Amino acid sequence: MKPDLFQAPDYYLLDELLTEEHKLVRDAARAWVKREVSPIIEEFAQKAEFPKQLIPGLAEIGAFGPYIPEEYGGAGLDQISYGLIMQEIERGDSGVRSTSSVQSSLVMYPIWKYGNEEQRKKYLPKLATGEFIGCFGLTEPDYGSNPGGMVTNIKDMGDHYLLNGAKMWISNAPFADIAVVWAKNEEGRIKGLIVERGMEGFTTPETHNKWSLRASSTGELIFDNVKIPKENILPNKDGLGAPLGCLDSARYGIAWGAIGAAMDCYDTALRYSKERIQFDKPIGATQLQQKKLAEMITEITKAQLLTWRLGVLRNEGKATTAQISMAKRNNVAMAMEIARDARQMLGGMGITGEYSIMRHMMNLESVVTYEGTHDIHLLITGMDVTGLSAFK
Ligand code: TGC
Ligand code: FAD
Repeated sequence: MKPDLFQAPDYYLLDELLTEEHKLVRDAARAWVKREVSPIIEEFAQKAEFPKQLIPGLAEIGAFGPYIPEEYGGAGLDQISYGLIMQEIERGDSGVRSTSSVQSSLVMYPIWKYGNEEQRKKYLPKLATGEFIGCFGLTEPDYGSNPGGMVTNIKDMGDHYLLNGAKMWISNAPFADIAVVWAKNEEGRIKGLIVERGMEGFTTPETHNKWSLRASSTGELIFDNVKIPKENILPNKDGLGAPLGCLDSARYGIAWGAIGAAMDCYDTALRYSKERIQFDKPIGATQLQQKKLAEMITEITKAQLLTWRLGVLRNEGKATTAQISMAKRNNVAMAMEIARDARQMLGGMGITGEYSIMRHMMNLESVVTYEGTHDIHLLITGMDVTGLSAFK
């Protein structure tokens, strides 16, 4: 793979809106990605393996629980710092960002928000250092966009619960130490519970043959009469709103992350357009290639402004689910368009692993599907502006 010469575009001087802390956090993550991720990621994507050696570094740059309070081992940062970390990691690879999103927003967040003090103290510090890796089980074989229909269930056995069912498409499942799992109780109410590797009847087979997100490990969670101690139930929130609350936080991070993938594709195409000579001049001197680059930087700039404002709203506790949906949907679609155009700008070289573009392009096919598909987010916006649900 080519050396990482990435230079981040900042067309509207967004850095002026950032604090010194934001810039320090962002620059540390950027330097780490250049040093540790870029040199190895192509090889791991080609062999379809998550690079586990990145785990301590992810912890060091604050990517495991960026906004979780320091008393629980988190980095205690604000939402813009969290977003910037996600942007930088996904600039390297969406699969690595996935591991950090799941750990932070889908495992640490529910334990912090819905767990009790014992659960927080038991799990959060180990998740923050990467000693424990977590996964999040919501999706089932027959319930993806409609998680409220889930059939995974718990039965009260007096001194413990019995868990039965299966989850599918679960990031980090094959090697996770713990899983935050959503299951219905006998009254049909959705509860969150912590399942630990090694519990009898709990298995996590890996999903093979993915063309997308190859450097992320995906699998199933299978529960066959798993005995769950009562103290492993998250006591402070139940119902579908509990997992959906976690998704708000993860989708927000993805909105930033997608900008990272787009920036990397744009930067690569821009550099290539100045170096690649055809018809005795750089292809960047042709109107058609300039149109592509001009549109890319315009869309990246709009996405940057959208997420920055969303970050401010989240810091103020005012961001709505629908606002987050809009940013996730817009930014991922923007990144997909840019990846496709950038790939074409590199001609044949664009399909090789010498450059990162094709990997980003394929990764984004997962990013546009998970955490709510492109169409589901459109319907969330539609529901918000009309007050009418298209789901029921
Ligand atoms: P609906 O009737 O709208 O809502 C059910 C209850 O939930 C409440 N609620 C929320 N609460 C907190 N935060 C939110 N964001 C909330 N959204 C809704 C709502 O008020 C209601 O509460 P209550 O008290 O009245 O019961 O639910 P619905 O069944 O009609 O479905 C709505 C829909 C389709 C929008 C939702 O289910 C959805 O978002 N579907 C997409 C599924 C999804 O995103 N799955 C993601 C799985 S995890 C994943 O993909 C991880 S990938 C990670 C990686 O690798 O990076
Ligand atoms: P479906 O829900 O079957 O949707 C199929 C199509 O129908 C989509 O285009 C959808 O937009 C459309 N559709 C559905 N309902 C409607 C409607 N009402 N109106 C119009 N169109 C509709 N899940 C987890 O719980 N944890 C994870 O860690 C996790 N990681 C993932 C990692 C990867 C690589 C992938 C690919 C998925 C992951 N997921 C995870 C699952 C992901 O969240 C689901 O794939 C996603 O929510 C969509 O569900 P589905 O695949 O069942 O598609």
